[in-house]
Amino acid sequence: MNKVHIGIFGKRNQGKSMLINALAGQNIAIVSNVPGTTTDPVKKSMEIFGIGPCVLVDTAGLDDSGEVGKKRVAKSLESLKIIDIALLLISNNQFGEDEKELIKQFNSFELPYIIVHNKADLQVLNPQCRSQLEAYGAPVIDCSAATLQGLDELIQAIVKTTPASAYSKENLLDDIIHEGETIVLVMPQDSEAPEGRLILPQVQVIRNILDNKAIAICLQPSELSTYLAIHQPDLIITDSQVFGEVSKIVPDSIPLTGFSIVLARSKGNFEHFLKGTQQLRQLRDGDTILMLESCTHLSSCEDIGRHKLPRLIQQFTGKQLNFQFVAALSPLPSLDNISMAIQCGGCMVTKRQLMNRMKEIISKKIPVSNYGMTLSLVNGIFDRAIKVFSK
Ligand SMILES: Nc1nc2c(ncn2[C@@H]2O[C@H](COP(=O)(O)OP(=O)(O)OP(=O)(O)O)[C@@H](O)[C@H]2O)c(=O)[nH]1
Ligand SMILES: [Mg+2]
Repeated sequence: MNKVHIGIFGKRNQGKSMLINALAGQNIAIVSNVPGTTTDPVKKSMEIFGIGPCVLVDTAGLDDSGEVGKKRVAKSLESLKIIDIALLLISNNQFGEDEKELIKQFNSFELPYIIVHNKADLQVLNPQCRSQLEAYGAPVIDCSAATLQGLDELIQAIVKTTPASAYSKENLLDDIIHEGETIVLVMPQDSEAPEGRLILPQVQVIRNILDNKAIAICLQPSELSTYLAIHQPDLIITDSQVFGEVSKIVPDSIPLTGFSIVLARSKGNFEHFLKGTQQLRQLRDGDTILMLESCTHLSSCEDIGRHKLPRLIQQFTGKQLNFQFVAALSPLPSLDNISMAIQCGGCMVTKRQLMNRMKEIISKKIPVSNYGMTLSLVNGIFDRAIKVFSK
């Protein structure tokens, strides 16, 4: 099950950090009467009685000014992409432009929110302010992070307002595999693999196979032929980097796909990726491709996105292309002259994050693909790799 991500926003000194501590029932965020105490978004994983496992995201005050302050505000707004529900904190019956602007942002991300009037122990929400707030249609809760009054009501409102999609797990193979089937996973453990453990997509797929009461066989490419000489698995999922090599070994009678394609499907926009990948066949000299990365620390992904893929795409198309790279979910550059965008697998980010990132690109009708699908297309096995999903 996914953890619900709850973001807390508001001007400085409204009690955002104190409310997080109140919800968590422990002191985890720094609280002080100096405005601007929280500078960067802080994510805390916790279990809240009544809500269950969740991640609370504390943010810097929205009214922070100056050059650094503005950067902090921008950082706070970046958190909108990863959360499922937002709490907008005010106090002292003060509701102004900053808050209205924030609500506009919530709406543009289609993000459900709750307006929380905090510090009710000092001043309760007056009827006039309450009716102004209620006009937005979101729940309005009067509470105090200091005395905990109204906290139960807030928790109930969070539970009621959180969309079901926040809890739903990403569907990996539930509709593809069946109880008792054998799935072979081709997982090279080369110098790019992390020491002593498996990478997240592999772990997720193994878990999903077990959840479906199917059988996972893990092997490296060098053992595949030997295995297939005596066994006939129901499906083979390979690391996309060895797609070409593996597809030559696997007979046509056995369905074959890639981890990155399985993962891409679970992160949404799959139909757009299916269609957009075909754009690789249409590229022309001088076209610019936007390469979208999601994390900062997986050097093997960086190597694929920055070097391997551009080289393979050049070879495949025979065209002179430009590549523009966007690191670690950074804001998108101008999309004016972009011919297509290729997103990394996004194994370290949530479905919501990826969907939000792709939203603007897709709305501009720019074709989108991802690393795995691009790799399979340039290796000539795209049609084969997506077949299992196009029933
Ligand atoms: N009386 C009372 N004081 C509160 C309440 N919530 C917060 N405070 C006080 O308000 C001040 C600011 O609280 P913080 O939680 O640090 O506020 P913040 O919104 O995180 O502020 P920044 O990190 O600066 O943006 C502290 O002095 C808290 O003790 C409350 O419900 N009642
Ligand atoms: Mg704070």
